[in-house]
Amino acid sequence: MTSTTPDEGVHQRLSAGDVNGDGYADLAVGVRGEEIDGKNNAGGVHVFKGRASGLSGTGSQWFARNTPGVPGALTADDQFGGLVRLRDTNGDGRADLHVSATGDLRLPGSAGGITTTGATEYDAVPITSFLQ
Ligand SMILES: [Ca+2]
Ligand SMILES: [Ca+2]
Repeated sequence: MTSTTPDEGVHQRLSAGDVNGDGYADLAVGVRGEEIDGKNNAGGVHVFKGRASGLSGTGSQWFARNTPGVPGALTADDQFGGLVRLRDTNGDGRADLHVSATGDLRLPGSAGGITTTGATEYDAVPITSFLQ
């Protein structure tokens, strides 16, 4: 598949992975068009937790540029969450949340879910490489 823009398919804004290592797949959903504090298309990402009974809103998480610990400033048209991928890229057995925005970010998975502790912006491995 070739992709020229980050908004060609909803599948790019949904990704499943086990972020807390409990054996149940969790789901990240990017909402790049979300208006936050009057900033149009600032965007954000929901993370829903999987359980034996299925996905649940209980304990769900929300991340945006104004979430404490998330690098970068809240700006209009950042489209945070235009692409999301849950992939374990630091090898600890928990899926990490990769989010595209003006710069790509990685928020690590942990026993408590996705955390901003150790959040990094990176350019070396563009998120688009996870779409193959
Ligand atoms: Ca899980
Ligand atoms: Ca990990």
